[in-house]
Amino acid sequence: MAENRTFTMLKPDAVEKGHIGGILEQINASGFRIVAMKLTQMTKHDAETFYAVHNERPFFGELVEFMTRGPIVAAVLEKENAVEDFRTLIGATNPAEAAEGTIRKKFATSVGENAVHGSDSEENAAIEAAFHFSGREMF
Ligand code: DAT
Ligand code: MG
Repeated sequence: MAENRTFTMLKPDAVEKGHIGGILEQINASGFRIVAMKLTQMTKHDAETFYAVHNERPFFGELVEFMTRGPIVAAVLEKENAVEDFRTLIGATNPAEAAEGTIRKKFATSVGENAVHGSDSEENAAIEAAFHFSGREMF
């Protein structure tokens, strides 16, 4: 499996609770190389655009409200099989169903406030990375 890139956000709940260091440590220990990273806050328009695929879902308003309530850490990660391996590392969307030792099991609060985002495909990873970073900000 070739090296590829995934996109992640440490969500407002994780930042509020002081989990940036703990989560980055686990990402680092799992072999991901950070190729871009910043602390930023999404606007309502940003969140509505980023999560547009979910705009018909009943939780969409709640999701946008949550994702804009404070700063996030946005990052691009590189590793062999990065997209799939990062989804495994974060665990199921609902932390109650996430495997033991996964980031969401350890750091998430609820299905809505689940600490981290991970891209679901290489194609979406590239779109999501470009949403937050210019080419000059990725190394
Ligand atoms: P994931 O983040 O695991 O890719 P997703 O793409 O299905 O999950 O949903 C995006 C985000 O929307 C998810 O991280 C949290 C929120 N969400 C999903 N399902 C939800 C639900 N049933 N209730 C509240 N928020 C939900
Ligand atoms: Mg998703």
